[in-house]
Amino acid sequence: MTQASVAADSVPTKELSSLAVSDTSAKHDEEDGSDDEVEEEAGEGEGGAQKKKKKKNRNKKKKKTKKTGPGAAGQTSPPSIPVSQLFPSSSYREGQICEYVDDNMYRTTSEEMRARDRANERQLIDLRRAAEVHREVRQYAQSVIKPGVDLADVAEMIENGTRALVEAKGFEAGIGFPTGLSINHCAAHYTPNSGDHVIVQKDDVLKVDFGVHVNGNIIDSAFTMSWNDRYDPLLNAVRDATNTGIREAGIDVRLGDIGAAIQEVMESYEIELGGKTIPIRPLRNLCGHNIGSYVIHGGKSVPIVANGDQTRMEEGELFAIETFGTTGKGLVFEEGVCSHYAKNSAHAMPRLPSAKKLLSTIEKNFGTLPFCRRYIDRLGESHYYLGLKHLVDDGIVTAYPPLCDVQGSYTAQFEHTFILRPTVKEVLSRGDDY
Ligand SMILES: [Co+2]
Repeated sequence: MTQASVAADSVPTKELSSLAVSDTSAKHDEEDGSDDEVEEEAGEGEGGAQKKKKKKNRNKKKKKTKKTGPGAAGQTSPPSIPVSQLFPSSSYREGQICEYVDDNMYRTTSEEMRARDRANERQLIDLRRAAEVHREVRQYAQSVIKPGVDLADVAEMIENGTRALVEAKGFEAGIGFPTGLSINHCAAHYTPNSGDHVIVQKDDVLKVDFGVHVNGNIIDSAFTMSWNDRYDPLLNAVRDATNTGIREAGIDVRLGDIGAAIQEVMESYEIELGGKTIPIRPLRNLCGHNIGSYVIHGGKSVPIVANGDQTRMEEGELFAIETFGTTGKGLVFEEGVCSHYAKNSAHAMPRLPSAKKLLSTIEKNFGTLPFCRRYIDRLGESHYYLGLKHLVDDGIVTAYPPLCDVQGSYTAQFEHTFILRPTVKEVLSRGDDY
């Protein structure tokens, strides 16, 4: 999820536990969409026989699950085995280790720093476990997301994969925030609401941004997919810019300096589209951010342009560096129907009864973790929109509407989460893919 500076009917889905997107794309050919899944849920009573039949079919599909898949050895495809089983005794893979430079070189070997590092071992294990889940879920996602798939199915697949691999359980482990699936000129914060069916087109540029948490330690990481190599310069620019930001980051580094480095790299790229050469610009009102316990935006912003911010990164901090490039104006605006929300840390009690009830559901299930309308739907809540609007208007909940550049432009994003350990910088979400 990103930080910006800018001014239904419910369909319970909790039983759709191992939906594979490759299966659903076949369904679109039959003009069937994912409606049969809905029927299955709604088919109590009269439709019972039909329901049974459909369950059977699904089980058959399940049997086709391969025994090996991408990700860790032993993971299935689609992913279903908890990473705690694939990495016994918390032996999770560490992220990319980067030694500190200049004035901080001493940290790598300092006994005092090593002692401080050991004191944080528990958090590091939680973060590595969440990162492993992210890598395995996204590798499967990358293999099945292609033109013709429905974003509703993609979101379900990513979220069900995350729940299975992290062994989602209350506030102990689960989804870190809604699955962002923003296309073309939209850069961030779109996820389908129930009933939305957006089909990926072959010339689309799709940003996939999802999060995993273990005990409130959130991994926030995103990548961009396209199926037309004309967009390669855009994706390369943003990947390069994000890696530049990660490389520049460190204890005592000024946030504004990181933004300047990102901007310089991003703007060194250009792209040819429709016979025109277009400069690639950063989306200057979007930012990376530090991450707090159960809080995706911890209060510090990592700009992607030189903004002169003198705030420094500090030891122990967890950061998500995300950069966005665009062929458009370089500014995002809120556009379209909202899906993403998060409860603010401090708040008053609403007076409207429907808002009070919804707030208690939000507190019980999400706390301060961001959520989307589909997550409320699957809890069995309905007719809550007015209550939700009230909570937003009262400043108890923040709405995060889709953030988009101008129509006709293309935007890309890459994002990683890293921690500034006392001894080294560890890029937790790093994988072979990005
Ligand atoms: Co983020």
